[in-house]
Amino acid sequence: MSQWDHLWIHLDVASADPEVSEAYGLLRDHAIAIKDGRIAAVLPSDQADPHLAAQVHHGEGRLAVPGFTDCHTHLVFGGDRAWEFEERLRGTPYTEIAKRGGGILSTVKATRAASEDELVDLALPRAKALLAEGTTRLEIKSGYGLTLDDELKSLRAARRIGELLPVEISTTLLSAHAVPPEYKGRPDDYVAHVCEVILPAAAEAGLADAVDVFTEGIGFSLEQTRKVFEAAQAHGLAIKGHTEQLTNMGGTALAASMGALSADHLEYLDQAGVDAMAASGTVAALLPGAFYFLRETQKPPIQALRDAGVPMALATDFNPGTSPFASLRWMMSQACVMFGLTPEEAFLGVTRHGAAALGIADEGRIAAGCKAHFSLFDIAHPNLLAYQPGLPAPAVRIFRGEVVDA
Ligand code: DI6
Ligand code: FE
Repeated sequence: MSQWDHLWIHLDVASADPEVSEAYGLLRDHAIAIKDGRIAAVLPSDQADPHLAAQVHHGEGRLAVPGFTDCHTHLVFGGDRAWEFEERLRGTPYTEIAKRGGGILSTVKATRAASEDELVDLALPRAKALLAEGTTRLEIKSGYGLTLDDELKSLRAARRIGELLPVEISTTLLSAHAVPPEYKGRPDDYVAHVCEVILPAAAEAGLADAVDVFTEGIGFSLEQTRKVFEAAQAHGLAIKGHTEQLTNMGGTALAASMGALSADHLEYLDQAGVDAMAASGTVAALLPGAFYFLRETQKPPIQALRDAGVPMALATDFNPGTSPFASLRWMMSQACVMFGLTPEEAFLGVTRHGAAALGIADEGRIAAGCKAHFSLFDIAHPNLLAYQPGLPAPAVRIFRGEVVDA
């Protein structure tokens, strides 16, 4: 029996491994050995004995890149919001549309009307577009159902994406996304329903890996947020937050103080919030697609996050209202041009730091012990990934150690 199932030789490897001192964790002319879907070794090509492997593949000098993690999406929903887009372009603010019962609630209507199968059919092409770029883990949130049945339906649809496509799925319960029409004017009653009914059922069914809250004037207060987070933790679920997206409410500091995996958006984050994140090790998930699509002008405090050593992840936030963009590569470009990330920070944002935002320690790097999720690109240097979104697509995609059919 062979020691390795596969051996890829003559690759340049952008490992994203912090143990490698080069930028991007770059290793020239290396080999990747795979056993049982995991990386067994990363070593110089001339030290990799091909006789130890059942199958040897010539890498042709291509660049191996860790499978990307898109750590924040709302991929499962019905309908679209193209008319709302037109209305916003004519000058109506996003918050105004939300207060009128449009926005998130119009997608809630369409999502409730869709069956689980229909939601899967709608989500599949979105997921395929993301996977074609080399993404191997997607986080998918509920939050457009807002009833017990519709939230569980959405989470089941999310999990099914992982059975139908070569991708790992993390699911997040975001029932505290908006107050549904049946609870209009009674947000505390809705929060109690989330904490006492929806969240326990999702946890019981194993349908949620984490719980998220939209802490915002048009979302939920700090006190309501705390209640949902406490219920999540009582059920053993990780927490993460939509915080400081449109105003500074202190949601980030609250989430960080409770040990959140990530706080996401962060345009209005202040220094106290940055310090709280640094103290707790909470990842900052930046979502430039929503910043761009809402014509936001307040940028997240990148230099303060950098100075404090807060890891920065980058995600699409794919959703019909504020970020209808199924491309992480494009988010990398936007984060560099609009937020001032370096191309290397953008790369780490969709690899190691993206995985960290989901509490996943054995993905997002090309290193021994990690899952064998990586792509091979015909590019000379990883800085091209952020520079030229879209092209080239990966020449080869490897998921759980095996080549994915194009
Ligand atoms: N912030 C966002 O940008 C998305 N959710 C959230 O809490 C928007 C969701 C939508 O408009 O449908
Ligand atoms: Fe979001």
